[in-house]
Amino acid sequence: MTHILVTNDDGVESPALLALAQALRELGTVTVFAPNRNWSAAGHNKTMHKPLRVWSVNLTDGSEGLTTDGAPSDCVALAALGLVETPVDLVVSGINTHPNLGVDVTYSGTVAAAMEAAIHGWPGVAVSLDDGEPRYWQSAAAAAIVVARQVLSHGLPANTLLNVNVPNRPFAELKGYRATRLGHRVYRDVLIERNDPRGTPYYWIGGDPPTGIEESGTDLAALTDGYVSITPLHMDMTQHRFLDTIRGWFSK
Ligand SMILES: [Mn+2]
Repeated sequence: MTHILVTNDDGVESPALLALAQALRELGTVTVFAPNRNWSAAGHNKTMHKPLRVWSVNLTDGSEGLTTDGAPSDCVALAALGLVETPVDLVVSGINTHPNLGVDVTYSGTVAAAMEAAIHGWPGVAVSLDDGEPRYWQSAAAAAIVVARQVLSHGLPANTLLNVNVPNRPFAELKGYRATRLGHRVYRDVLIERNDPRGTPYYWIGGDPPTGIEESGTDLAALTDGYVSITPLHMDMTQHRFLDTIRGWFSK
């Protein structure tokens, strides 16, 4: 029986997590293990300086899950280290409530959970839905099934994960699936300074949501064109083309 671990970074109460878990039950047994709070943009964590608590929870459809005060990547690590019944055939993280495009993947707790899966030798898939109203969770859940089926039948190479972004529209209106590379995200962050009640300044990183450059072949372009974007990511972040250059800097 196929066993799928489902987690997210928006917290165990996210309706998008439930939609994903319910959809993936079509493929096998699903274990939900997700953080008890929102860890969006918390990146890849390993909690080392405090204990991690784990509780049983009931999702809103009555099914059982696990939650923790740790990060999304902690959920996967705890599972891999024996907290859930193994083997786990696939880890699916999401559905994130915003897209994870371009360099977003380095901030994303959703993607970090799939990275943690790759570290433990498990195939990992991160799934995010584009912004917009109303929310088409079912489209992302249905796309997740399509991607999960392929990963379960073909596997993934070592240290590799898939980053999936789904347009926010009815499933019938998705144009198809595109294999993509990471595009170029444009952040519009601004520094906001305010004063607390005692007159001491504090800061927010605020501003408008990011945009991006919709270059052909990228995740950003696929999403804008109405396609489900699937980007293979590798845990080896070495800049191979630059290796020879820095070898020249340090000749001895
Ligand atoms: Mn999130």
